[in-house]
Amino acid sequence: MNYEDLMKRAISLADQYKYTAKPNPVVGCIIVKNKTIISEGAHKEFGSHHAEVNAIEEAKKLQGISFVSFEELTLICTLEPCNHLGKTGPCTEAIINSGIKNVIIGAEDPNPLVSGSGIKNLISHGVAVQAGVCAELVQEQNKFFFFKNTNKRPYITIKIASSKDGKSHLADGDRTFITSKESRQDVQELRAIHDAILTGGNTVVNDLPKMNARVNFPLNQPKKILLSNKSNLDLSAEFFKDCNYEILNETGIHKIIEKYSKTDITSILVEAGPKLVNSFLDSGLVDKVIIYESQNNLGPNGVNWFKEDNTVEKLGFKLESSYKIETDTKKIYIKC
Ligand code: AOF
Ligand code: ZN
Repeated sequence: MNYEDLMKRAISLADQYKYTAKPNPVVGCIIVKNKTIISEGAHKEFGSHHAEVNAIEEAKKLQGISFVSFEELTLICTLEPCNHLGKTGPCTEAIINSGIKNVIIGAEDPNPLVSGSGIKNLISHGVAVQAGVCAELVQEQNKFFFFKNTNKRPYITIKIASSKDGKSHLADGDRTFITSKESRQDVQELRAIHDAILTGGNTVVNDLPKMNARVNFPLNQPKKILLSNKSNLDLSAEFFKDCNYEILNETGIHKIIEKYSKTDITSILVEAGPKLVNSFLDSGLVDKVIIYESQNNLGPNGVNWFKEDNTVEKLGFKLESSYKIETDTKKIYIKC
């Protein structure tokens, strides 16, 4: 295998942990001797050891069996090794201390605490570094993490369920499900990949959502953000049961996003009613709109989702992809 193939293998290795490592990036690492794999590691869980450290620890078990000295080995990692003391020690230090003299890197870490300093530190300690191998794949794999560090704010997606005629619910009726069970299951996976879910007080009061990701795999559950100044919230409702929530009495969208830009949250899924959804759209901070559209119309008594001619295209979004989920259509729009 050449370094590109090994990097692709490290990327696949990392991918398994996309639900548990978040909001951290997923990272994979492979240690080779003459391009034969000695050990592998990944960043498996938020707060736990980094990929490089896991791979080095595995390799140590094979010293004297598969190789003699770490100087014979090359370390391949998808992301630039960190150079800061975070929840774990710097990976650069672990690499330098191991004696490894060759490192191949996928993408530079955009985190301002790292961003090139990891590479510099390795080089200054006599380690040969080659960076940029399959960098675009690594950036794509960690889209939210790169977005956040480049744009200094989380990636924002709005998700809505809509009738065929673009309505949210009946103005005077009870709230019923618009879309199919399969679409609603798809939403669970959408929640699972996000770091936070944001909603409004009316949605919590009217729809009684749990707003967690109900999936059959382990994950770091998204944080729930509730924007509400209601004094009569029923704190025994499902939404509040797991304590993974924050209530904000703030209506300025820019201020809210600024607050989360300072945290490690890299992505926010907005699941709310038309009022809050339109406030987000007005803010200009929305990157993606996902519409689960049913085949049925709600008619003139239905409440429109969007202001301008009730179309999201008029608000500066274009259709990126569209596919069927049972009887519904999932439409993904991105900012033009
Ligand atoms: C690496 N290897 O496997 C990962 C890295 O809070 P911490 O200590 O877990 O540090 C998180 C930051 O470290 C994260 O924002 C990113 O910059 C980098 N992630 N770096 O060398 C890894 N997961
Ligand atoms: Zn690290």
